[in-house]
Amino acid sequence: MSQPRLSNSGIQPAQVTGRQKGRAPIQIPRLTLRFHVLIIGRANAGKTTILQRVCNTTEQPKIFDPQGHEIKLSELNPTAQRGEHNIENQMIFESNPGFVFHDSGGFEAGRSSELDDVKNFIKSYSKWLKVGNRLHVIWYCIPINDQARPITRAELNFFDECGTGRVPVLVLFTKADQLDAETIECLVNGGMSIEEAAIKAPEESVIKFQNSFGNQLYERKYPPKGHLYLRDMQTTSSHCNDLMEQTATVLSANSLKWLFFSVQQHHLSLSVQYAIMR
Ligand SMILES: Nc1nc2c(ncn2[C@@H]2O[C@H](COP(=O)(O)OP(=O)(O)OP(=O)(O)O)[C@@H](O)[C@H]2O)c(=O)[nH]1
Ligand SMILES: [Mg+2]
Repeated sequence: MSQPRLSNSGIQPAQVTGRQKGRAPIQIPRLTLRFHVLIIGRANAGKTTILQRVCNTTEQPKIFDPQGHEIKLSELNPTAQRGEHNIENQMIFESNPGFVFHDSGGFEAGRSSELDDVKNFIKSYSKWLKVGNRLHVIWYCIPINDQARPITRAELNFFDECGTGRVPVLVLFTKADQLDAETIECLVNGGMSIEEAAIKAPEESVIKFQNSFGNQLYERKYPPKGHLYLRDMQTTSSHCNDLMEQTATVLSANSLKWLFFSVQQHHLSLSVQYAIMR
């Protein structure tokens, strides 16, 4: 596996010259501080949408290979692996280039090679001496709207087999809004008025899911450091303050909390600052 070349120090080659004949050199943004996030999750789990909310944009990310060369998705062979789902590649949103995201996709097929790719990636990043160049957090997305497979065997395997060392894993249960209709129906059948049921449903859905499925993640060999539920993230007015706050909380060192605080440009709420200062 090749080492990631993009570094926080800004001394790694960032400029592409003459690689794509006839085109202007494409340059990855040079920054002194970068916060690295690995996002994992099944197809359609809502991963890209979350990253857009974090970076406060509706744009698609730019994708760079490990050497810092931009990958144009339109130029990829349709049968090749999609650029944003190659864990080695780096996704950057122009609205907040301090975040570097790696998207591994999910463990759809449940093959051990999928898990090995993630393990190798985490290992390769842990070799960096500079804290700022390492992988800082893993956001593991699990959509909770799929009744047939609330948590898959492949996902449980991750928490059984993938020790991530110093890198904290935060579970993001996504699309919680899609449980509302069923929960409202249950509550109304139990004698509640429809108005009250609509108010109670978001909290009820989460409690029920957590008790039935979510808690089991904490019984695995490598449990997550925390979890949160996200809803309505496809709405551009939705915020992800909880995600920012919880991420700051699970970062172990104060230096990492400050790095996170420094790169994020769109969530300077008091609650985040409070989480960082604690
Ligand atoms: N109801 C609901 N829909 C959501 C939410 N978040 C994302 N979606 C929708 O789910 C679909 C998939 O979202 P993406 O962000 O593209 O999911 P992804 O995990 O990046 O998908 P792939 O990259 O194809 O694996 C889109 O139609 C989103 O609008 C949510 O919180 N609630
Ligand atoms: Mg995506």
